[in-house]
Amino acid sequence: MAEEVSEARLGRLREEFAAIDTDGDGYITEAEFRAHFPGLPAEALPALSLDGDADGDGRYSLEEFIRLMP
Ligand SMILES: [Ca+2]
Ligand SMILES: [Ca+2]
Repeated sequence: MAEEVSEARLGRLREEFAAIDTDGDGYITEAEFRAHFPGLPAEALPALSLDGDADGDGRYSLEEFIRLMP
């Protein structure tokens, strides 16, 4: 079975996710995302939401986050 995400990469993404998820509820909201990336242009966020929010609940789960990150 092919491994889509390596253990090392998964570990890094988990840490990154935890750093952005400041209230620790297991989801990254747009506000948390914006707070973590203050330099991100506003127009980038709708595109990110479209691409990354697979289930359309308006926030990123770890699974969605992992898929989103290059
Ligand atoms: Ca959160
Ligand atoms: Ca979602």
